[in-house]
Amino acid sequence: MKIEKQNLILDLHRIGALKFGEFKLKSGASSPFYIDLRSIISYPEIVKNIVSLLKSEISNCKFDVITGIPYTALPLAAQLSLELNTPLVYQRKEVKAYGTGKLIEGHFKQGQTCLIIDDLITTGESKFEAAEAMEQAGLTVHDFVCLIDRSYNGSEVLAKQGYQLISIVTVADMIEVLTTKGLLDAQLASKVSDFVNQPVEKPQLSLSQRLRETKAPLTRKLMETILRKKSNLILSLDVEDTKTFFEILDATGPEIFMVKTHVDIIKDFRGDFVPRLKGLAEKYDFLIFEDRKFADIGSTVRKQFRSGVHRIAEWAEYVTVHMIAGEAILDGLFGDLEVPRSGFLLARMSAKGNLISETYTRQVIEIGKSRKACVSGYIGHGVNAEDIKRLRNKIPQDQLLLMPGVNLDSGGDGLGQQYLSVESAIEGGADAIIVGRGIIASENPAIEAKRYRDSGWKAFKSRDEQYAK
Ligand code: S5P
Repeated sequence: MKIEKQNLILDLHRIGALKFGEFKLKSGASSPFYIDLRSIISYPEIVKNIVSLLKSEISNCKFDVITGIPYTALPLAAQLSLELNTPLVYQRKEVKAYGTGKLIEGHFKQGQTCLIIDDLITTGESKFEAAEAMEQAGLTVHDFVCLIDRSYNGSEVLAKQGYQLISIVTVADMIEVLTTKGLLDAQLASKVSDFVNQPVEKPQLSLSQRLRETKAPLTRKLMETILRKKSNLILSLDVEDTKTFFEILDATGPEIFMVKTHVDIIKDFRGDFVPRLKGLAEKYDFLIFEDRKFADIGSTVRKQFRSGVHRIAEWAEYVTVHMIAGEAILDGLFGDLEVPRSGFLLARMSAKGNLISETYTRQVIEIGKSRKACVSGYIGHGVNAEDIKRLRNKIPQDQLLLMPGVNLDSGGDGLGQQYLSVESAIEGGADAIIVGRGIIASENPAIEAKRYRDSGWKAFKSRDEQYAK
């Protein structure tokens, strides 16, 4: 190891930026070490060393501008920019409500390449958010440089999405230098090494194992119905008249564990619609999910949910919710209700060009995680199984991931819908597939529903068997 790297490790240890012992992490887990590089800016000699290390490590990278992820890496990127005479840009933490409203500050040309610097890599997730912001502004990202790699497989995670990770030092380097100098004892060193060599992904569990860990009654009910019915197919029954609606539902009822409605599409909705729907749900043992996609302020959604022509809260146990208006929407919808009801939050959408960002997705899941009593899970999508896995890893095991935009025969509908295969959806970690036109626009919905049910269940069973091991 280069002497400059050894010095960096010793310096960081000396100023208390690397600590060993027992620390509680944000996630609640405990860690045998703690890294906090925020104070390095107060040590110009250390910054100089870092900048010279960065300079030599990136000598093979090609880029037109440099950025650092705020706050810790931004001053480092600024120093490097001076050193290399390469322009600096940076991402605002919040978009200004006035002025230009720009997310990226600095001048650059569309299509230029941006090198991203950060202090640490743990899972890689915040790197995707940074890359996405740069890419949305028209820059191209190939390389990330991190001062310390404390991840299990960060470079692999980034490589799967086409990015290269260069790290200056790893946790193994730190252990080596500090134990050699007698600054870390062997027992603690082996604890640290075991800790970083554990996959960040929680061990995946089978659905029955997850059911045991799930407390929310309506989420349990979903899991129990999937297991009892041996189906993870949700029929999206977007038809416009009652006759077709009930014909298809009667024919496909045996194959599905849940029906998803858009009740406002039905043009001849009458008082007997709900009793008939409930009757079939009971006959065929499936659940009812209204895809209302509530998105307004709490007081308005409360009325939309409980009142109006459809009185959704009376018959739909599950509904979809957009979090754009903030967490209070959940109180508006589910607070003070006499009957238990639960929501699925839109974490990602299948529609081409939708405006959901990586950051938004993370924030939606953070809210959903803290509201498990009324949030059974999320609606998500992805470009492929790997991309869906990244999403699934953010979702707790006692919540579900439902996936629309699934079709066995088509890639899209000409109106922005993007389809995935059943296998990619399930392999990526979807717990259920939502299928509409693949079934309802076919000549024989009953046969198609069986085909989707069988392929969904086969993929699900083989994933579950792997997880249960
Ligand atoms: O991102 C989404 C979220 C949803 S809920 N993309 C979607 O397609 N949906 C819904 O799933 C959509 O409103 C429709 O009811 C169903 C997909 O229908 P299909 O005919 O394309 O399978």
